[in-house]
Amino acid sequence: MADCVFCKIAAGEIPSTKVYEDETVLAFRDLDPQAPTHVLIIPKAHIASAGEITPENSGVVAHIFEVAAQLAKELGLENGFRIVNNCGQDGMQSVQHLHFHMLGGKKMGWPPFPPEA
Ligand code: DGP
Repeated sequence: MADCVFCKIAAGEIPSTKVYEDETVLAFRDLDPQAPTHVLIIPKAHIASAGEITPENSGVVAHIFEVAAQLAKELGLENGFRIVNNCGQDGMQSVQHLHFHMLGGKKMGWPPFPPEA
């Protein structure tokens, strides 16, 4: 998809630090890490958000979670990790190409959002 930064990363048109790649999925390090390990796992095919997952395209989502389990072992996250998906405006999604943040290497907080002011 034209003008989609993650489509360009998937196509190799924008460089990234890849940690995993196969025919349908790519994982690479986040530009602005929020944890000692912070990778993004994306489908190579353009899906705009989690709100656009359908019976026709959901197979890649299951595969992404298989990749995450494999990456956890390879990246030393045996102690645990968090997978985050931001969807839409309220979810603070900034890149309109489905992606899962995989964060680890430290103890996380909960709840993950700031308390109401
Ligand atoms: P989200 O807010 O959930 O849409 O997260 C988008 C993430 O993508 C954010 O953590 C920063 C990251 N990001 C944006 N542009 C690039 C890029 O060009 N390269 C890499 N590696 N990460 C990017």
